[in-house]
Amino acid sequence: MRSLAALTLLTPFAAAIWPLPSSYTSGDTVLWIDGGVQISYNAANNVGSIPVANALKEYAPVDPQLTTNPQSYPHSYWNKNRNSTAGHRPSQQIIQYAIQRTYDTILKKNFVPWKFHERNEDFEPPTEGKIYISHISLQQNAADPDNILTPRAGDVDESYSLTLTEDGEATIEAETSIGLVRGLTTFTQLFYKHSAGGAYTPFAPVEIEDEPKFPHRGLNMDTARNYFSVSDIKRTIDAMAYNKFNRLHWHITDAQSWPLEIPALPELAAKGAYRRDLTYTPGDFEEIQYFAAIQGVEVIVEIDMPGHTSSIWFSQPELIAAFNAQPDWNTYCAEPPCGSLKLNSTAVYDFLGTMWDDLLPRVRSSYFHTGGDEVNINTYLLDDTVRSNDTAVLQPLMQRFIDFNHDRVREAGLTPVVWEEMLLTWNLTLGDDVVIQTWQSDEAVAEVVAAGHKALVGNYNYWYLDCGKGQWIDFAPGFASQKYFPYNDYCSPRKNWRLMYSYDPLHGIPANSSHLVLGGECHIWAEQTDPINFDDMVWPRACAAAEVLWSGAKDENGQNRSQIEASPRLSEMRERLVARGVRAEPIQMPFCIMNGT
Ligand code: CP6
Repeated sequence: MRSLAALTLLTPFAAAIWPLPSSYTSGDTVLWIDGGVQISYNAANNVGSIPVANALKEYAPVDPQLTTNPQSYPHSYWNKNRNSTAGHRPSQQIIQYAIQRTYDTILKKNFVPWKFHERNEDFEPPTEGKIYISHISLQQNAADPDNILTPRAGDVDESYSLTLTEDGEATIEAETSIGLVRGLTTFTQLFYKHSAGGAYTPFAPVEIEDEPKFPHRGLNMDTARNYFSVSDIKRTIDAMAYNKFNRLHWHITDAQSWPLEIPALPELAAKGAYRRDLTYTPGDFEEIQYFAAIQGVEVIVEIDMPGHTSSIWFSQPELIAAFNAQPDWNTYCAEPPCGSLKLNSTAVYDFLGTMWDDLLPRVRSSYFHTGGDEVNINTYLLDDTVRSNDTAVLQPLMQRFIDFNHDRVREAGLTPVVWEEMLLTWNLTLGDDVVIQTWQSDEAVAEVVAAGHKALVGNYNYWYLDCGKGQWIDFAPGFASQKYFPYNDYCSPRKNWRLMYSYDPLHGIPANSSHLVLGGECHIWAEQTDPINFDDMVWPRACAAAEVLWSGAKDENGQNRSQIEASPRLSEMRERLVARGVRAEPIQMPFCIMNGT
């Protein structure tokens, strides 16, 4: 009974902001918004200021290429932005693009959905005597750091405060332009479409104070098992930013395909991609990173090594051990085709050197993920440079491999990220700077932080979007001899958003090391996902992870957040995602969240 009462109270009187802000109060005054609203941006020391009082309706994007010319992205913009000390174009572009998105979301394309409502005719506010929001004032209290588009871990302050007075003055205050972006995102979630036209909020006055619980809030997207176009990836980044995610982990290569073009190694993608045209050009690579960065999303590129690399075999078979381990691939790897970079080979090191020289200077993040998951020691029985599955032999070679790669990553000014196995299974010595991405258990997180390392969470029993329990269920006899991995036998059914929402990144972590848990990622491995079902595999379930990472898993009483409260709010969030072109699946029928039914 208590929860039913909470449901009826919460639904009509509070905006369904997702993820939940740290604090939020609202009233019941109706305010309207239209293209006449004035918007101004003032930053400390005038850094990043743009002409005050642009009317939203007159606003023209400063960089039309962002939306109209994806193939020839202007590298000069990025380079100018990245090194800029004068002109402050990064902050301007961040704010101007955020204003454009705000406008698109609330007004231009009717991105704002209708509110679910009681079944009577006057559920909507009257259209006479409308009071309009006159002004949105963006106040940035500090200058953006010079590296705002290539942020250093945890450096960017994403906090903001938002007030909307009853007489229609909106103010968003933040320390950085990205804080303002987060505030504008929240602002759009106050509004509904009216059936008579226009958009209104029924919640004025509004007061919000907000900041993220975790600095690393990510989605891991696998573009190797299936190929996704630049526009699929951009749509995903847009939906991520709308959920205040700030890291796109781009698992760009794997055993099955190598879609990333490395101009210094042209055969890699030419032979390793699924098709000649299913690749990411350097222009695509640049464009995706830039498109993400101006929305406060850092792209963390992963080249998974030394396992998960048999797609290199198509161009350079001499570098790869155990590609043809059929039919008992199960002895040699986690998923066919088996293959690992040889562990004691100068040719492999030459290859890596060439790849790093080409790729690392083009990376716009502060991190680089060098993989390291699921290496099966038996692979090296088939490696002519080693011919051993003895850890005593392999471990020093693996240490040398990781040291080589991490030194190159560091020389490029980036921080290495690795999968947990490099530390927990291989017992390698890793620098304190290295971020360890866990996936197999909560105990793994505890072990990583106990060793003094920074950790990312994403337990596969909770945050793998492609899998149910991740257990080997009902395998057919002879499974291991099948050429093709029957992934759907192993990875279904799917988890629901409630299970994802119940996951606490700090579970079992002593308070004195919780600062080492930087945050986490949910994962969409793409064995069973391509652009046709990607959106509904990811959304709105990833929203559950976004809220845990932004707002924390616990409420103000230290209890797990209420799924009863979250459920109608998530349904509204899903409506907004659909309205912006993301084919998010419904979590329940509208009947369940309507009042008075
Ligand atoms: N691919 C890569 C995968 C997985 C991992 N790495 C994976 C493992 C277990 C499950 C789902 C996905 N498909 N490169 C593990 C990090 Cl249940």
